[in-house]
Amino acid sequence: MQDEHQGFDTEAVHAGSEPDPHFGAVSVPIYQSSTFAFDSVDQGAGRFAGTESGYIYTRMGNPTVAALEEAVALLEHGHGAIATSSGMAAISNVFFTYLEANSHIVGTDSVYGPSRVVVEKYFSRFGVESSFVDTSQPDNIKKAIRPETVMLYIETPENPTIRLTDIAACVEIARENGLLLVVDNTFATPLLQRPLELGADIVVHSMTKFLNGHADVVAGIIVTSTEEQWARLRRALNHHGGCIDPHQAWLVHRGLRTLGLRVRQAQENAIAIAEFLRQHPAVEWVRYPGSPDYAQRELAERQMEGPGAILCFGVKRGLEGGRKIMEAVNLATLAVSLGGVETLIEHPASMTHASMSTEDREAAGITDNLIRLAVGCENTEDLIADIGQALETLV
Ligand code: LCS
Repeated sequence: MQDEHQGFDTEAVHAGSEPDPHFGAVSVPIYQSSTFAFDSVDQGAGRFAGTESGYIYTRMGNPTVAALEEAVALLEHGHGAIATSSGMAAISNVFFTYLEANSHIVGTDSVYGPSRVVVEKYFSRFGVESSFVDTSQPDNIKKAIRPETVMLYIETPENPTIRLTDIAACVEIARENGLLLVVDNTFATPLLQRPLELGADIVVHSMTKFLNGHADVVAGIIVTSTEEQWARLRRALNHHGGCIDPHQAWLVHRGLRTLGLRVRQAQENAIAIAEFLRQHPAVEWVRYPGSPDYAQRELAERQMEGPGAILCFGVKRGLEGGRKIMEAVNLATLAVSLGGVETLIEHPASMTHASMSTEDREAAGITDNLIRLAVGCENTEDLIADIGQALETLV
């Protein structure tokens, strides 16, 4: 399969971007239309029956959206993709489609807060039970599996603890137990990690992050490994909504073309910043897959093609010290989200992961002193100067 692919940047630039057949537009046109005219009653009926190709209604499919879906499916080495109005809409659609009443799901304990909350608070009303465990240890997954378990849902690297889960080990466990393996690949992006190639069934993304990359769109996508999964998820999304708007899809597709350039630049910055933090007297610990003392270094090197652009760290004087740093930075912006060209800093315990209970947060390693830094594409020396001056307030 790998051999059929061109280089990542070549595919990112060209995928889904054939010149438009009407006027030759090089940028995919924005088909900002909710509905599509039929030439005849027979044609309309044929499109609904699936015997005629063509578009019907934008919730069910749209040419601008389809171009983006084709591009992301190609970059993830998947069969097909379904774009959604947000990352949470993508994740919820996967749960909605595959979690049966009284079934059970095993997931990573430190997933993005709402991905866990949606199961624990909402799907639980339909009898769905869940075990969110530290999936960085495959034995914890094996122990959590029950006869009624149907899905293994992992996020790697995890938000915000930057721990990794071994995807290949999860593929083996999922196959042995007949589970659907779903991987949230938002943090790594297909440049650095392709779970479907390793044998995962489904990948989800918050395209709000790196795939779009410019902090101006909220969007998500599901990438499947088979036609059967694609058709089932597509039908489910058609029925319960959550489709992406064509203009949003066009913006994400525009951002996607520079995914490789942006992630490589941000990663280069993150490598330098992690090293700077590690050596700084005001910093107590740094967790980043590119650091020499990273606990899962072997797995990071085996599973990922680079350490990525997000790291977390703790400073002296715990939360109080962290608050000072977050308020003292000037270039890095105090905001949630990640994966844009601008560097963002945030406090997960009181922000992105505040919807989890304190006990669940502590058990998942989301300590009060953890600061998340989502590194952007600015010049390295400017970022280091900014973080350095903020850290000086603690020394
Ligand atoms: N998956 C991951 C790993 C995420 O980080 C997020 C959002 C989502 C899914 C949900 O995607 P959305 O619906 O927002 O497009 N993460 C956020 C974060 O860390 N800060 O703000 C949002």
